[in-house]
Amino acid sequence: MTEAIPSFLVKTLRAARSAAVLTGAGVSAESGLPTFRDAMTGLWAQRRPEDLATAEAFRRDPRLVWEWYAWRRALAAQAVPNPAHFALAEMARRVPRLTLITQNVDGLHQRAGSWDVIELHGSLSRVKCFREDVVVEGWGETGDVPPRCPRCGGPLRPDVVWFGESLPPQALEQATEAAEHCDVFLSVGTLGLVEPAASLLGLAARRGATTALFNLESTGQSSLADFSITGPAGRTLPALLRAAWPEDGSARG
Ligand code: BJW
Repeated sequence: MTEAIPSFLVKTLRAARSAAVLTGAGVSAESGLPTFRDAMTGLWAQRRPEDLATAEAFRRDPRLVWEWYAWRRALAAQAVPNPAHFALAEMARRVPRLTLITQNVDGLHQRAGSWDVIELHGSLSRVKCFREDVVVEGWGETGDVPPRCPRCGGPLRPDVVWFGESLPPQALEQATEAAEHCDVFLSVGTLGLVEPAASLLGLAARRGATTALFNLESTGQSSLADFSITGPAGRTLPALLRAAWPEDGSARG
């Protein structure tokens, strides 16, 4: 089925010198990775976020939090990028300056061929010492869960950003700069609830960018954007790419 992509968006993207794209869990849903807030299948359908994605939760029950992330790390390792990830990697080859900003920690954009991805919420592929806040390369197999820091013996945690923690300053700065100076801003597969990532769309809009949401359904941010394209990102993003660069056969994802 051909998705209806507004022609103004197509023309603006094709002519853009600079674009920024913010992705969320929905972009990886078609790779089989659960989103967070789906009432039935989401990662938080059974538990509250504050039981799993805060430093307090880790202090209270480090084994539970470590094992939840170990399970997600295994899921991400088995997953493969889907047509939405590939479409964004292709788009970056056509727009002179495209900044890909993700809230995801699964590494699927990089595996689809995107480079210089700004990871606002960290990465499942790294761990850091909970005590010293330093990324470590690995750990000895002592059987501890969570494993221990090889330097100080403190518990290891995933290098992701939990609620109440600051985002990596350089990543946030680069994302903000990209939102402020882009011609087009696309928000893909995110509910747009979690700050400060959620504010990037409004920032881009205020600075005069053309803005579009790609989501399965309308969200609280739909009214902020110039366009709201409803449908699975694995269909709608390849459709946008085909519409903007129809002459290019390799854009036919
Ligand atoms: C599809 C699809 C398909 C499905 N195709 N679409 C200002 C006001 C109020 C509160 C705050 C504020 N500033 C800061 C805060 C506090 C807090 C916050 O935002 N709270 C809100 C809940 C209100 N923010 C923070 O604490 C941040 N830190 C910070 O700001 O530091 C300074 C500070 C601290 C304290 C106070 C004030 C300032 C840190 C936020 C860290 C978020 N971390 C997590 C976990 C990361 C690690 C992990 O992965 O476990 O990040 S929480 C979780 O939410 C994860 C996600 O990246 C993030 C966003 O979720 P996302 O991607 O939007 O997923 P879903 O599931 O919600 O939505 C999926 C969407 O996809 C849906 O819409 C579907 O329809 C759609 N979809 N399939 C297209 N096929």
